[in-house]
Amino acid sequence: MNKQAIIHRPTDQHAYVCADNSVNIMIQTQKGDCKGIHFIHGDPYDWEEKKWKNKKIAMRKTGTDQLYDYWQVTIKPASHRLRYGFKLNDGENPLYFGEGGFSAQEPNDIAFYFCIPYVHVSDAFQAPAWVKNTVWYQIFPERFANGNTKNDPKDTLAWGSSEPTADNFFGGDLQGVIEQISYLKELGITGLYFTPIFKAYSNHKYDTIDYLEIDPQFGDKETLKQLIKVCHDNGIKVMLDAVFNHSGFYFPLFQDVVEKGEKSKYKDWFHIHDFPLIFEPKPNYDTFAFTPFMPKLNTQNEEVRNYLLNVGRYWVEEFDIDGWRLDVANEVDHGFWRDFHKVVKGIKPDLYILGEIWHDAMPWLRGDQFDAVMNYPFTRNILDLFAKESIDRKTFAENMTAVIHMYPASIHTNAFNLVGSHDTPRILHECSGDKRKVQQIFTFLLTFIGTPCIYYGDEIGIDGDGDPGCRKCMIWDEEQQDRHMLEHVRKLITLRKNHPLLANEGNLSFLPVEMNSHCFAFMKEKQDKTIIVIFNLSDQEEQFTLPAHQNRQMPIDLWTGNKVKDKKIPLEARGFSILEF
Ligand code: ARE
Ligand code: CA
Repeated sequence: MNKQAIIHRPTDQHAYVCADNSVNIMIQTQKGDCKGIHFIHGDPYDWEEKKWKNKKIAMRKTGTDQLYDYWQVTIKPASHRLRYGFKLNDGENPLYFGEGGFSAQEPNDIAFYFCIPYVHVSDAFQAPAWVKNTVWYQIFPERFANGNTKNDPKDTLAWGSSEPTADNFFGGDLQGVIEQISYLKELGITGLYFTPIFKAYSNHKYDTIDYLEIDPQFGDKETLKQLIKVCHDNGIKVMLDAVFNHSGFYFPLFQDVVEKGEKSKYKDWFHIHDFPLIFEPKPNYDTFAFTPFMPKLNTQNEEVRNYLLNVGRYWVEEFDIDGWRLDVANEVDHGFWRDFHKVVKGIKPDLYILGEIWHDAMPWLRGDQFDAVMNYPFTRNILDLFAKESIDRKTFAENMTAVIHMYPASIHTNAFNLVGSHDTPRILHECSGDKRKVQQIFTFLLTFIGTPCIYYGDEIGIDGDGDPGCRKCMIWDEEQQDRHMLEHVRKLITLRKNHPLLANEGNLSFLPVEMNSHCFAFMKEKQDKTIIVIFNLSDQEEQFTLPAHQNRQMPIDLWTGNKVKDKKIPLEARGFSILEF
């Protein structure tokens, strides 16, 4: 047994309290190294004749990635206290593993074992209950719909008349969204994520000038109030984008520093290395990336923290928004985010806090900062398999296993799963125009665990390369829309709502890729119900033979509604099948 590859600490995704007072324990062993593990557990104070009383139960292998096997067990200690350890079996000699290291014999010294001193349900991570049932839609307001030409900025171009650039404008606004709520409602959307809408210089508004004003090109506070009301009346939640890592160049307090230099009373609102300020070739102050137009805010400064906390509070208290997406969240200090969490959840306990972090975000997901992060590891893996075909099905399953073992299970049901955003090329572009691949990507996105987000226009086949190419105007002329794709997405969202196993219920497993050389399938099981979703990743028709399962009748094909009569499931080239048993 390779001891060096055994990973467990009594914290984070390896040991966590669940909402029902149970405790979930996970341990990782080198892939293929371990035949089985028994979980040794008991109350730390439960002794009999100087021997610690404990029980042993077998752990479940819940997945394998490129390096590790993952083993898990969930238990509910009656006394709310837990001592535990592991008995690993490599087929020859048992190996005992605890906080004290390794032992060939079962130790009796209690210090050897790990400890969860007391199980408090208040330590369980719980995102707002509504999030796991949400289907999100991301809107880049400048490009979604122009509902009021009076607020169009100077030099606004005719809608969709040319390629988007970093600097041009087409006049999209909040009124346009209000007018398209029925489109969103029919699609089945229940959450809108808006990229920034506060006063800023650019068309993307990530360079804030005034955190407490709506950008005049998008409308005013009254229009935002109307938009939020019409969303809430239609069962749609509203999430805004908070850009607290940096301000815009024309943020008045930064302009004060530009003007007065060291004499400015706001010089400590930013991270300025020395004076006078230099902007080119590289700014002598911290910025987002190396963009001089985005000076980094100094959230270690009490005045800055209070100012930003007030912004966070204001839009929740005055406009009843339902969520904050936090821009460049991993570059702002944890202390600020803990304060932010307290302030906004203090006003609205079921507010959703979503961090934009493209990597492992466990330090932000312990319940005191964010509810979720944008799940870009999910995005990358999906595009690598379904769009770019740059990884094989086994690697995809292993990578996805790593993604879903990265955090406690309760975090995955609220993960913000996306296949594209305003920062990435469009999925049709990534699929080199193959709409069958796009359909498979939407099928996976909308039948997997987490909360799916559709980037505006992907559902009607808008194409485009990376920023700014991915920010074309929405297409409202139905003749120009890919109506087949729209119907595909709408139908998937309806299926997801009517079949909880296609969302966040049931136990997930990936079917062995050996079952068919061109298909990938995953399964969700809960008591007597099972769903299997199958993808044919080849350009030829394929037959997928269903796994034998003693007490399962023949399934219903949820896509066609027909009863399946034969275990050999026919799949079109680049097709899919969604079966319910
Ligand atoms: C502009 C140009 C870009 C150019 C960039 C260079 O348009 O083509 O590459 O300048 O600085 C906003 C605008 C962008 C603008 C940018 C800078 O929307 O159009 O880009 O400001 O002026 C990283 C960060 C992540 C960030 C992305 C873009 O971690 O937080 O980069 N995303 C947010 C927003 C953006 C926004 C900003 C931040 C700034 O969503 O829209 O950009 O407020 C890997 C890395 C990630 C990296 C990712 C993408 O995965 O691991 O960390 O994200 O690539 O680059
Ligand atoms: Ca307008």
